[in-house]
Amino acid sequence: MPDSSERYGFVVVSNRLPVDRVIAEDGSASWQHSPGGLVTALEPVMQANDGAWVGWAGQPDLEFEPFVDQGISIVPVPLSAEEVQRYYEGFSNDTLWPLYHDVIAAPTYHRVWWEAYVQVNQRFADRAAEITEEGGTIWVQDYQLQLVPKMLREIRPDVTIGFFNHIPFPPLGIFSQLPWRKQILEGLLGADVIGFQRADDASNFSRAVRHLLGHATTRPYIEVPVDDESAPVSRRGKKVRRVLAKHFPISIDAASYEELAARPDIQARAREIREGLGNPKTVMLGVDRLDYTKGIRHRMKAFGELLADGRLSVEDATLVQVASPSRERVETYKLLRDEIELTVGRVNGDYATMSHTAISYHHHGYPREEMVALYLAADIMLVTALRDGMNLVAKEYVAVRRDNDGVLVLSEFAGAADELKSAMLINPHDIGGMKNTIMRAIEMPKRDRTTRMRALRRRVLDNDVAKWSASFLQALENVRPGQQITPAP
Ligand code: GDG
Repeated sequence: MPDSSERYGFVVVSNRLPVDRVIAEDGSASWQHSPGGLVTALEPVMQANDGAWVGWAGQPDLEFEPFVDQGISIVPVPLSAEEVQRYYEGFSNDTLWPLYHDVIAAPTYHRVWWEAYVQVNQRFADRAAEITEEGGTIWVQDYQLQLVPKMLREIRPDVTIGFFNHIPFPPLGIFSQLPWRKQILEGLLGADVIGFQRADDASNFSRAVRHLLGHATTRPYIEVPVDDESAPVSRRGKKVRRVLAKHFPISIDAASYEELAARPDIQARAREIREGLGNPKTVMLGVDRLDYTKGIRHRMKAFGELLADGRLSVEDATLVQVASPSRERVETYKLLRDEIELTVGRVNGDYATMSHTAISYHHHGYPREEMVALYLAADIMLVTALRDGMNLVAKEYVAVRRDNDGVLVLSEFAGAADELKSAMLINPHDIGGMKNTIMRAIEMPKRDRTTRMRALRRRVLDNDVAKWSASFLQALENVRPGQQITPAP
Protein backbone atom coordinates (compact mmCIF):
# COMPACT_ATOMS: atom_id res chain seq x y z
CA MET A 1 0.00 0.00 0.00
CA PRO A 2 1.44 3.43 -0.91
CA ASP A 3 1.70 5.72 2.15
CA SER A 4 -0.41 8.86 2.00
CA SER A 5 2.60 11.13 1.43
CA GLU A 6 3.71 9.25 -1.68
CA ARG A 7 4.25 11.39 -4.83
CA TYR A 8 3.85 10.36 -8.45
CA GLY A 9 5.37 11.67 -11.66
CA PHE A 10 2.31 10.75 -13.72
CA VAL A 11 -1.21 11.22 -12.40
CA VAL A 12 -4.53 10.61 -14.14
CA VAL A 13 -7.61 12.34 -12.78
CA SER A 14 -11.09 11.18 -13.77
CA ASN A 15 -14.51 11.24 -12.21
CA ARG A 16 -14.55 7.47 -11.68
CA LEU A 17 -11.74 5.29 -10.46
CA PRO A 18 -11.10 2.18 -12.56
CA VAL A 19 -12.43 -0.02 -9.74
CA ASP A 20 -15.83 -0.85 -8.28
CA ARG A 21 -16.54 -1.82 -4.70
CA VAL A 22 -18.56 -5.02 -4.57
CA ILE A 23 -20.23 -6.42 -1.49
CA ALA A 24 -20.55 -10.20 -1.37
CA GLU A 25 -23.55 -12.01 0.11
CA ASP A 26 -21.61 -12.63 3.32
CA GLY A 27 -21.16 -8.86 3.64
CA SER A 28 -17.43 -8.83 2.77
CA ALA A 29 -16.27 -6.04 0.45
CA SER A 30 -13.74 -6.28 -2.37
CA TRP A 31 -12.61 -4.30 -5.41
CA GLN A 32 -13.40 -5.25 -8.97
CA HIS A 33 -12.37 -3.73 -12.29
CA SER A 34 -15.15 -1.68 -13.86
CA PRO A 35 -15.86 -1.64 -17.62
CA GLY A 36 -16.45 1.46 -19.75
CA GLY A 37 -14.76 3.42 -22.50
CA LEU A 38 -12.36 5.41 -20.36
CA VAL A 39 -11.08 2.53 -18.24
CA THR A 40 -10.60 0.32 -21.27
CA ALA A 41 -8.61 3.10 -22.87
CA LEU A 42 -6.30 4.15 -20.04
CA GLU A 43 -5.51 0.95 -18.16
CA PRO A 44 -2.60 -0.14 -20.34
CA VAL A 45 -1.04 3.33 -20.20
CA MET A 46 -1.22 3.48 -16.42
CA GLN A 47 0.27 0.04 -16.00
CA ALA A 48 3.16 0.91 -18.28
CA ASN A 49 3.86 4.19 -16.46
CA ASP A 50 3.48 3.13 -12.85
CA GLY A 51 1.05 5.98 -12.34
CA ALA A 52 -1.58 7.06 -9.85
CA TRP A 53 -5.28 7.44 -10.58
CA VAL A 54 -7.30 10.02 -8.68
CA GLY A 55 -11.08 9.62 -8.72
CA TRP A 56 -14.33 8.75 -7.04
CA ALA A 57 -15.08 5.14 -6.10
CA GLY A 58 -18.69 5.29 -7.28
CA GLN A 59 -20.47 5.27 -3.91
CA PRO A 60 -21.30 8.21 -1.68
CA ASP A 61 -19.42 8.78 1.57
CA LEU A 62 -16.87 6.06 0.93
CA GLU A 63 -13.48 6.93 2.40
CA PHE A 64 -10.49 4.63 2.21
CA GLU A 65 -6.71 4.70 2.02
CA PRO A 66 -4.97 4.62 -1.37
CA PHE A 67 -4.07 1.11 -2.57
CA VAL A 68 -2.40 -0.50 -5.57
CA ASP A 69 -4.57 -2.38 -8.05
CA GLN A 70 -3.00 -4.10 -11.05
CA GLY A 71 0.00 -1.78 -11.01
CA ILE A 72 -2.07 1.40 -10.61
CA SER A 73 -2.13 3.41 -7.37
CA ILE A 74 -5.75 4.15 -6.59
CA VAL A 75 -6.26 7.50 -4.82
CA PRO A 76 -9.84 8.23 -3.72
CA VAL A 77 -11.79 11.50 -3.75
CA PRO A 78 -14.85 11.05 -1.52
CA LEU A 79 -18.22 12.58 -2.48
CA SER A 80 -21.25 13.05 -0.26
CA ALA A 81 -24.68 11.82 -1.38
CA GLU A 82 -25.72 15.41 -2.04
CA GLU A 83 -22.60 16.05 -4.15
CA VAL A 84 -23.28 12.92 -6.18
CA GLN A 85 -26.76 14.18 -6.86
CA ARG A 86 -25.74 17.78 -7.72
CA TYR A 87 -22.28 17.53 -9.27
CA TYR A 88 -22.57 14.12 -10.96
CA GLU A 89 -26.19 13.23 -11.72
CA GLY A 90 -27.14 16.90 -11.96
CA PHE A 91 -24.53 19.17 -13.54
CA SER A 92 -22.46 16.47 -15.30
CA ASN A 93 -25.21 14.20 -16.56
CA ASP A 94 -28.25 16.44 -16.80
CA THR A 95 -26.61 19.75 -17.80
CA LEU A 96 -23.32 19.13 -19.60
CA TRP A 97 -24.05 15.72 -21.17
CA PRO A 98 -27.19 16.78 -23.08
CA LEU A 99 -25.71 20.22 -23.90
CA TYR A 100 -22.55 18.69 -25.36
CA HIS A 101 -24.56 16.10 -27.33
CA ASP A 102 -26.48 18.56 -29.50
CA VAL A 103 -29.29 19.06 -26.93
CA ILE A 104 -30.85 15.73 -27.98
CA ALA A 105 -32.46 15.94 -24.52
CA ALA A 106 -33.07 19.33 -22.93
CA PRO A 107 -30.27 20.38 -20.54
CA THR A 108 -31.31 21.48 -17.04
CA TYR A 109 -29.61 24.52 -15.52
CA HIS A 110 -29.51 24.79 -11.73
CA ARG A 111 -27.27 27.17 -9.83
CA VAL A 112 -26.88 24.80 -6.88
CA TRP A 113 -25.66 22.09 -9.27
CA TRP A 114 -23.07 24.50 -10.63
CA GLU A 115 -21.90 25.39 -7.12
CA ALA A 116 -21.45 21.69 -6.34
CA TYR A 117 -19.55 21.24 -9.62
CA VAL A 118 -17.09 24.00 -8.64
CA GLN A 119 -16.66 22.60 -5.14
CA VAL A 120 -16.09 19.02 -6.28
CA ASN A 121 -13.72 20.07 -9.08
CA GLN A 122 -11.68 21.92 -6.45
CA ARG A 123 -11.47 18.76 -4.33
CA PHE A 124 -10.19 16.72 -7.29
CA ALA A 125 -7.63 19.43 -8.10
CA ASP A 126 -6.41 19.63 -4.49
CA ARG A 127 -5.99 15.86 -4.24
CA ALA A 128 -4.11 15.61 -7.54
CA ALA A 129 -1.90 18.58 -6.60
CA GLU A 130 -1.04 16.92 -3.29
CA ILE A 131 0.23 13.66 -4.77
CA THR A 132 2.08 14.93 -7.86
CA GLU A 133 5.84 15.28 -7.65
CA GLU A 134 7.68 18.49 -8.60
CA GLY A 135 7.57 18.99 -12.38
CA GLY A 136 5.24 16.00 -12.83
CA THR A 137 2.48 15.48 -15.36
CA ILE A 138 -1.24 15.41 -14.66
CA TRP A 139 -3.75 14.19 -17.22
CA VAL A 140 -7.33 15.22 -16.46
CA GLN A 141 -10.16 13.31 -18.12
CA ASP A 142 -13.51 14.43 -19.36
CA TYR A 143 -16.41 16.82 -18.96
CA GLN A 144 -17.04 16.25 -15.26
CA LEU A 145 -13.70 17.94 -14.45
CA GLN A 146 -13.37 20.89 -16.82
CA LEU A 147 -12.45 23.35 -14.07
CA VAL A 148 -9.62 21.19 -12.72
CA PRO A 149 -6.89 22.37 -15.16
CA LYS A 150 -7.18 26.03 -14.08
CA MET A 151 -7.45 25.09 -10.40
CA LEU A 152 -4.37 22.90 -10.71
CA ARG A 153 -2.35 25.60 -12.43
CA GLU A 154 -3.15 27.99 -9.61
CA ILE A 155 -1.85 25.58 -6.95
CA ARG A 156 0.89 23.84 -8.94
CA PRO A 157 2.31 26.02 -11.74
CA ASP A 158 5.27 23.60 -11.98
CA VAL A 159 3.28 20.67 -13.36
CA THR A 160 2.39 19.97 -16.97
CA ILE A 161 -1.36 19.64 -17.38
CA GLY A 162 -3.26 17.77 -20.06
CA PHE A 163 -7.01 17.53 -20.51
CA PHE A 164 -8.90 15.11 -22.74
CA ASN A 165 -12.56 15.55 -23.56
CA HIS A 166 -14.14 12.16 -24.33
CA ILE A 167 -17.43 13.62 -25.50
CA PRO A 168 -18.10 16.12 -28.29
CA PHE A 169 -17.51 19.83 -27.80
CA PRO A 170 -20.65 21.58 -29.08
CA PRO A 171 -20.88 24.37 -31.65
CA LEU A 172 -20.86 27.94 -30.27
CA GLY A 173 -24.60 28.40 -30.82
CA ILE A 174 -25.33 25.54 -28.44
CA PHE A 175 -22.46 26.02 -25.98
CA SER A 176 -23.50 29.65 -25.51
CA GLN A 177 -26.64 28.50 -23.66
CA LEU A 178 -24.54 27.56 -20.66
CA PRO A 179 -24.82 30.24 -17.98
CA TRP A 180 -21.26 29.41 -16.82
CA ARG A 181 -19.72 29.18 -20.31
CA LYS A 182 -16.82 31.55 -19.59
CA GLN A 183 -15.82 29.75 -16.40
CA ILE A 184 -15.77 26.43 -18.27
CA LEU A 185 -13.58 27.80 -21.06
CA GLU A 186 -11.21 29.41 -18.56
CA GLY A 187 -11.11 26.18 -16.56
CA LEU A 188 -10.06 24.17 -19.60
CA LEU A 189 -7.49 26.78 -20.67
CA GLY A 190 -5.53 26.02 -17.50
CA ALA A 191 -4.21 22.99 -19.40
CA ASP A 192 -1.16 22.97 -21.68
CA VAL A 193 -2.81 20.57 -24.11
CA ILE A 194 -6.57 20.13 -24.58
CA GLY A 195 -7.42 17.02 -26.55
CA PHE A 196 -10.66 16.34 -28.40
CA GLN A 197 -11.99 13.35 -30.35
CA ARG A 198 -12.65 15.08 -33.69
CA ALA A 199 -11.12 18.04 -35.51
CA ASP A 200 -14.59 19.65 -35.43
CA ASP A 201 -14.66 19.51 -31.62
CA ALA A 202 -11.31 21.33 -31.42
CA SER A 203 -12.49 24.03 -33.82
CA ASN A 204 -15.79 24.43 -31.93
CA PHE A 205 -13.74 25.00 -28.79
CA SER A 206 -11.35 27.51 -30.40
CA ARG A 207 -14.28 29.42 -31.85
CA ALA A 208 -15.99 29.58 -28.45
CA VAL A 209 -12.74 30.88 -26.91
CA ARG A 210 -12.38 33.56 -29.59
CA HIS A 211 -15.97 34.74 -29.35
CA LEU A 212 -16.60 34.46 -25.64
CA LEU A 213 -13.16 35.30 -24.20
CA GLY A 214 -11.63 37.28 -27.07
CA HIS A 215 -8.33 35.35 -27.07
CA ALA A 216 -6.35 35.07 -30.28
CA THR A 217 -6.19 31.62 -31.88
CA THR A 218 -3.87 30.39 -34.57
CA ARG A 219 -4.91 26.84 -35.19
CA PRO A 220 -4.13 24.63 -33.34
CA TYR A 221 -2.93 27.12 -30.69
CA ILE A 222 -4.77 29.49 -28.36
CA GLU A 223 -2.98 32.47 -26.83
CA VAL A 224 -4.01 32.95 -23.21
CA PRO A 225 -2.94 36.33 -21.78
CA VAL A 226 -0.88 36.01 -18.56
CA ASP A 227 0.72 38.35 -16.01
CA ASP A 228 4.00 36.46 -15.95
CA GLU A 229 6.88 38.81 -16.97
CA SER A 230 8.94 35.90 -18.31
CA ALA A 231 6.17 34.76 -20.66
CA PRO A 232 6.70 35.13 -24.39
CA VAL A 233 5.12 38.02 -26.26
CA SER A 234 2.44 37.39 -28.88
CA ARG A 235 2.08 39.14 -32.22
CA ARG A 236 -0.40 41.45 -30.56
CA GLY A 237 2.30 42.46 -28.07
CA LYS A 238 0.73 40.63 -25.09
CA LYS A 239 2.40 38.29 -22.63
CA VAL A 240 0.76 34.96 -23.34
CA ARG A 241 0.76 31.26 -22.58
CA ARG A 242 0.20 29.06 -25.58
CA VAL A 243 -2.33 26.23 -25.27
CA LEU A 244 -2.59 23.45 -27.83
CA ALA A 245 -6.21 22.47 -28.68
CA LYS A 246 -6.25 19.58 -31.10
CA HIS A 247 -7.95 16.28 -31.92
CA PHE A 248 -6.49 13.01 -30.66
CA PRO A 249 -9.03 10.33 -31.65
CA ILE A 250 -9.16 7.69 -28.92
CA SER A 251 -8.94 4.00 -29.70
CA ILE A 252 -8.95 0.53 -28.13
CA ASP A 253 -6.41 -2.06 -27.09
CA ALA A 254 -6.93 -3.80 -30.42
CA ALA A 255 -4.48 -6.66 -29.82
CA SER A 256 -6.31 -7.80 -26.69
CA TYR A 257 -9.59 -7.97 -28.64
CA GLU A 258 -7.90 -9.95 -31.40
CA GLU A 259 -6.55 -12.37 -28.81
CA LEU A 260 -9.96 -12.95 -27.32
CA ALA A 261 -11.43 -13.42 -30.78
CA ALA A 262 -8.87 -16.15 -31.53
CA ARG A 263 -9.89 -18.24 -28.52
CA PRO A 264 -11.71 -21.45 -29.50
CA ASP A 265 -14.05 -21.27 -26.48
CA ILE A 266 -15.17 -17.76 -27.46
CA GLN A 267 -15.67 -18.80 -31.08
CA ALA A 268 -17.73 -21.76 -29.86
CA ARG A 269 -19.77 -19.38 -27.73
CA ALA A 270 -20.43 -17.23 -30.81
CA ARG A 271 -21.87 -20.26 -32.63
CA GLU A 272 -23.94 -21.13 -29.58
CA ILE A 273 -25.38 -17.59 -29.53
CA ARG A 274 -26.49 -17.92 -33.16
CA GLU A 275 -28.06 -21.29 -32.47
CA GLY A 276 -29.84 -19.90 -29.44
CA LEU A 277 -31.39 -17.28 -31.71
CA GLY A 278 -32.74 -20.01 -34.00
CA ASN A 279 -29.99 -19.60 -36.60
CA PRO A 280 -31.44 -16.63 -38.49
CA LYS A 281 -29.71 -15.82 -41.78
CA THR A 282 -28.54 -12.48 -40.41
CA VAL A 283 -27.71 -11.50 -36.86
CA MET A 284 -27.61 -7.76 -36.27
CA LEU A 285 -26.15 -6.34 -33.09
CA GLY A 286 -26.29 -3.15 -31.07
CA VAL A 287 -24.14 -2.64 -27.94
CA ASP A 288 -24.58 0.57 -26.01
CA ARG A 289 -24.95 2.06 -22.60
CA LEU A 290 -28.65 2.75 -22.35
CA ASP A 291 -28.33 6.40 -23.37
CA TYR A 292 -30.45 8.72 -25.53
CA THR A 293 -27.37 9.73 -27.51
CA LYS A 294 -26.89 6.24 -28.90
CA GLY A 295 -29.90 6.19 -31.25
CA ILE A 296 -31.22 2.86 -29.92
CA ARG A 297 -34.84 3.81 -30.62
CA HIS A 298 -34.02 4.97 -34.17
CA ARG A 299 -32.35 1.63 -34.87
CA MET A 300 -35.32 -0.31 -33.49
CA LYS A 301 -37.72 1.81 -35.46
CA ALA A 302 -35.84 1.08 -38.70
CA PHE A 303 -35.74 -2.65 -37.94
CA GLY A 304 -39.42 -2.74 -36.90
CA GLU A 305 -40.40 -1.01 -40.15
CA LEU A 306 -38.37 -3.47 -42.24
CA LEU A 307 -40.38 -6.26 -40.60
CA ALA A 308 -43.65 -4.36 -41.08
CA ASP A 309 -42.84 -3.70 -44.76
CA GLY A 310 -42.14 -7.40 -45.29
CA ARG A 311 -38.61 -6.60 -46.49
CA LEU A 312 -37.37 -8.77 -43.61
CA SER A 313 -38.87 -11.61 -41.60
CA VAL A 314 -37.77 -12.88 -38.19
CA GLU A 315 -36.37 -16.00 -39.87
CA ASP A 316 -34.20 -13.70 -41.99
CA ALA A 317 -32.91 -11.43 -39.28
CA THR A 318 -32.72 -10.94 -35.53
CA LEU A 319 -31.58 -7.78 -33.80
CA VAL A 320 -29.63 -8.42 -30.60
CA GLN A 321 -29.54 -5.32 -28.44
CA VAL A 322 -27.32 -5.12 -25.37
CA ALA A 323 -28.28 -1.98 -23.43
CA SER A 324 -26.06 -1.82 -20.38
CA PRO A 325 -27.63 -0.05 -17.41
CA SER A 326 -26.54 3.57 -17.09
CA ARG A 327 -27.34 6.65 -14.96
CA GLU A 328 -30.48 5.00 -13.68
CA ARG A 329 -31.25 7.72 -11.16
CA VAL A 330 -31.47 10.47 -13.80
CA GLU A 331 -35.10 10.99 -14.87
CA THR A 332 -34.43 11.23 -18.64
CA TYR A 333 -32.74 7.83 -18.50
CA LYS A 334 -35.68 6.25 -16.67
CA LEU A 335 -38.03 7.55 -19.35
CA LEU A 336 -35.73 6.35 -22.12
CA ARG A 337 -35.62 2.86 -20.66
CA ASP A 338 -39.42 2.73 -20.57
CA GLU A 339 -39.68 3.90 -24.19
CA ILE A 340 -37.11 1.39 -25.42
CA GLU A 341 -38.69 -1.49 -23.55
CA LEU A 342 -42.11 -0.52 -24.87
CA THR A 343 -40.72 -0.59 -28.39
CA VAL A 344 -39.07 -3.98 -27.86
CA GLY A 345 -42.34 -5.37 -26.49
CA ARG A 346 -44.34 -4.00 -29.43
CA VAL A 347 -41.98 -5.24 -32.13
CA ASN A 348 -41.70 -8.67 -30.53
CA GLY A 349 -45.43 -8.83 -29.88
CA ASP A 350 -46.15 -8.07 -33.52
CA TYR A 351 -43.48 -10.14 -35.26
CA ALA A 352 -41.86 -12.80 -33.05
CA THR A 353 -42.79 -16.43 -33.63
CA MET A 354 -42.53 -19.37 -31.25
CA SER A 355 -39.09 -20.18 -32.68
CA HIS A 356 -37.74 -16.72 -33.60
CA THR A 357 -37.64 -13.50 -31.66
CA ALA A 358 -37.37 -10.15 -33.46
CA ILE A 359 -35.36 -8.15 -30.93
CA SER A 360 -33.32 -10.05 -28.40
CA TYR A 361 -33.00 -7.36 -25.74
CA HIS A 362 -30.64 -7.48 -22.76
CA HIS A 363 -30.54 -4.84 -20.07
CA HIS A 364 -27.31 -6.18 -18.55
CA GLY A 365 -23.59 -5.68 -18.44
CA TYR A 366 -21.61 -8.69 -19.69
CA PRO A 367 -18.01 -9.83 -19.28
CA ARG A 368 -15.73 -8.81 -22.11
CA GLU A 369 -15.47 -12.43 -23.35
CA GLU A 370 -19.21 -12.48 -23.92
CA MET A 371 -19.07 -9.15 -25.74
CA VAL A 372 -16.43 -10.54 -28.09
CA ALA A 373 -18.54 -13.66 -28.71
CA LEU A 374 -21.47 -11.38 -29.57
CA TYR A 375 -19.33 -9.36 -32.00
CA LEU A 376 -18.22 -12.61 -33.64
CA ALA A 377 -21.81 -13.83 -33.87
CA ALA A 378 -23.00 -10.62 -35.55
CA ASP A 379 -23.12 -10.29 -39.34
CA ILE A 380 -23.97 -6.62 -39.02
CA MET A 381 -22.99 -4.18 -36.29
CA LEU A 382 -25.36 -1.23 -35.90
CA VAL A 383 -23.81 1.91 -34.42
CA THR A 384 -26.51 4.53 -34.91
CA ALA A 385 -25.56 7.22 -32.39
CA LEU A 386 -27.24 10.62 -32.79
CA ARG A 387 -24.05 12.11 -31.37
CA ASP A 388 -21.06 10.31 -29.87
CA GLY A 389 -17.56 11.50 -28.98
CA MET A 390 -15.91 8.49 -30.60
CA ASN A 391 -17.77 5.16 -30.03
CA LEU A 392 -15.39 2.41 -29.08
CA VAL A 393 -17.91 -0.33 -29.84
CA ALA A 394 -17.43 0.32 -33.57
CA LYS A 395 -13.69 -0.16 -33.20
CA GLU A 396 -14.05 -3.27 -31.03
CA TYR A 397 -16.29 -4.93 -33.62
CA VAL A 398 -13.70 -4.28 -36.33
CA ALA A 399 -10.81 -5.50 -34.15
CA VAL A 400 -12.39 -8.90 -33.47
CA ARG A 401 -13.24 -9.62 -37.13
CA ARG A 402 -10.05 -11.49 -37.93
CA ASP A 403 -12.06 -13.30 -40.62
CA ASN A 404 -12.41 -9.97 -42.51
CA ASP A 405 -16.15 -10.52 -42.54
CA GLY A 406 -19.05 -8.61 -41.05
CA VAL A 407 -20.45 -5.19 -41.95
CA LEU A 408 -20.21 -2.08 -39.80
CA VAL A 409 -23.12 0.34 -40.19
CA LEU A 410 -21.91 3.55 -38.59
CA SER A 411 -23.52 6.87 -37.82
CA GLU A 412 -21.76 9.87 -39.31
CA PHE A 413 -22.45 11.60 -35.97
CA ALA A 414 -20.05 9.29 -34.11
CA GLY A 415 -16.44 10.48 -33.90
CA ALA A 416 -15.38 7.09 -35.28
CA ALA A 417 -16.87 8.06 -38.65
CA ASP A 418 -13.96 10.46 -39.27
CA GLU A 419 -11.60 7.49 -39.34
CA LEU A 420 -13.72 4.49 -40.33
CA LYS A 421 -14.61 5.68 -43.79
CA SER A 422 -15.02 2.16 -45.19
CA ALA A 423 -17.99 1.54 -42.90
CA MET A 424 -21.49 2.01 -44.30
CA LEU A 425 -22.11 5.53 -43.07
CA ILE A 426 -25.64 6.57 -42.19
CA ASN A 427 -27.62 9.53 -40.92
CA PRO A 428 -29.66 7.92 -38.10
CA HIS A 429 -32.33 10.62 -38.31
CA ASP A 430 -33.09 9.45 -41.85
CA ILE A 431 -35.02 6.27 -41.02
CA GLY A 432 -35.70 5.51 -44.71
CA GLY A 433 -32.01 5.84 -45.51
CA MET A 434 -31.06 3.66 -42.55
CA LYS A 435 -33.50 0.95 -43.66
CA ASN A 436 -32.00 0.93 -47.16
CA THR A 437 -28.48 0.79 -45.78
CA ILE A 438 -29.37 -2.14 -43.50
CA MET A 439 -30.77 -3.99 -46.53
CA ARG A 440 -27.63 -3.22 -48.54
CA ALA A 441 -25.52 -4.51 -45.64
CA ILE A 442 -27.58 -7.74 -45.49
CA GLU A 443 -27.27 -8.27 -49.22
CA MET A 444 -23.64 -7.22 -49.59
CA PRO A 445 -21.53 -9.77 -51.52
CA LYS A 446 -18.75 -11.42 -49.56
CA ARG A 447 -16.04 -9.78 -51.70
CA ASP A 448 -17.27 -6.28 -50.84
CA ARG A 449 -17.56 -7.15 -47.18
CA THR A 450 -13.97 -8.34 -47.14
CA THR A 451 -12.66 -5.26 -48.93
CA ARG A 452 -14.39 -2.93 -46.50
CA MET A 453 -13.47 -4.89 -43.38
CA ARG A 454 -9.81 -5.14 -44.42
CA ALA A 455 -9.59 -1.37 -44.74
CA LEU A 456 -11.36 -0.85 -41.41
CA ARG A 457 -9.11 -3.32 -39.64
CA ARG A 458 -5.96 -1.70 -40.95
CA ARG A 459 -7.14 1.60 -39.55
CA VAL A 460 -8.04 0.25 -36.10
CA LEU A 461 -5.04 -2.06 -35.68
CA ASP A 462 -2.58 0.65 -36.77
CA ASN A 463 -4.13 3.26 -34.47
CA ASP A 464 -4.64 1.59 -31.14
CA VAL A 465 -5.01 3.12 -27.69
CA ALA A 466 -1.27 2.93 -27.02
CA LYS A 467 -0.70 5.17 -30.02
CA TRP A 468 -3.43 7.53 -28.82
CA SER A 469 -1.92 8.02 -25.38
CA ALA A 470 1.63 8.19 -26.75
CA SER A 471 0.68 10.97 -29.14
CA PHE A 472 -1.17 12.91 -26.43
CA LEU A 473 1.73 12.57 -23.99
CA GLN A 474 4.18 13.55 -26.72
CA ALA A 475 2.17 16.72 -27.33
CA LEU A 476 2.26 17.43 -23.60
CA GLU A 477 6.01 17.05 -23.57
CA ASN A 478 6.35 19.46 -26.50
CA VAL A 479 4.15 22.23 -25.11
CA ARG A 480 5.58 23.20 -21.73
CA PRO A 481 4.84 26.58 -20.21
CA GLY A 482 7.22 29.36 -21.20
CA GLN A 483 7.84 28.13 -24.71
CA GLN A 484 8.58 30.63 -27.43
CA ILE A 485 5.68 31.51 -29.71
CA THR A 486 6.44 30.89 -33.33
CA PRO A 487 5.50 34.05 -35.22
CA ALA A 488 3.00 33.57 -38.02
CA PRO A 489 4.62 33.76 -41.47
C1 GDG B 1 -17.53 7.72 -23.76
C2 GDG B 1 -17.99 8.54 -24.98
C3 GDG B 1 -16.09 7.59 -26.28
C4 GDG B 1 -20.64 -1.54 -22.91
N1 GDG B 1 -21.47 -2.46 -22.38
C5 GDG B 1 -20.69 -3.41 -21.86
C6 GDG B 1 -19.35 -3.09 -22.09
N2 GDG B 1 -19.35 -1.93 -22.73
C7 GDG B 1 -18.12 -1.25 -23.16
C8 GDG B 1 -17.96 -1.27 -24.66
C9 GDG B 1 -17.02 -0.09 -24.86
C10 GDG B 1 -17.47 0.85 -23.76
O1 GDG B 1 -18.16 0.11 -22.78
C11 GDG B 1 -18.40 1.93 -24.27
O2 GDG B 1 -17.66 2.86 -24.96
P1 GDG B 1 -18.30 3.82 -26.04
O3 GDG B 1 -17.20 4.54 -26.71
O4 GDG B 1 -19.11 3.02 -26.99
O5 GDG B 1 -19.31 4.78 -25.28
P2 GDG B 1 -19.37 5.61 -23.86
O6 GDG B 1 -19.54 4.71 -22.71
O7 GDG B 1 -20.46 6.59 -24.06
O8 GDG B 1 -17.96 6.36 -23.74
C12 GDG B 1 -17.60 7.84 -26.26
C13 GDG B 1 -15.63 6.94 -25.00
O9 GDG B 1 -16.08 7.65 -23.84
C14 GDG B 1 -14.10 6.85 -24.94
O10 GDG B 1 -13.51 8.10 -25.12
O11 GDG B 1 -15.78 6.76 -27.38
O12 GDG B 1 -17.98 8.60 -27.38
O13 GDG B 1 -19.40 8.77 -24.94
O14 GDG B 1 -15.70 -0.45 -24.62
O15 GDG B 1 -17.46 -2.50 -25.07
N3 GDG B 1 -18.31 -3.85 -21.72
C15 GDG B 1 -18.59 -5.00 -21.07
N4 GDG B 1 -19.86 -5.38 -20.79
C16 GDG B 1 -20.94 -4.63 -21.17
O16 GDG B 1 -22.08 -5.01 -20.95
N5 GDG B 1 -17.58 -5.79 -20.68
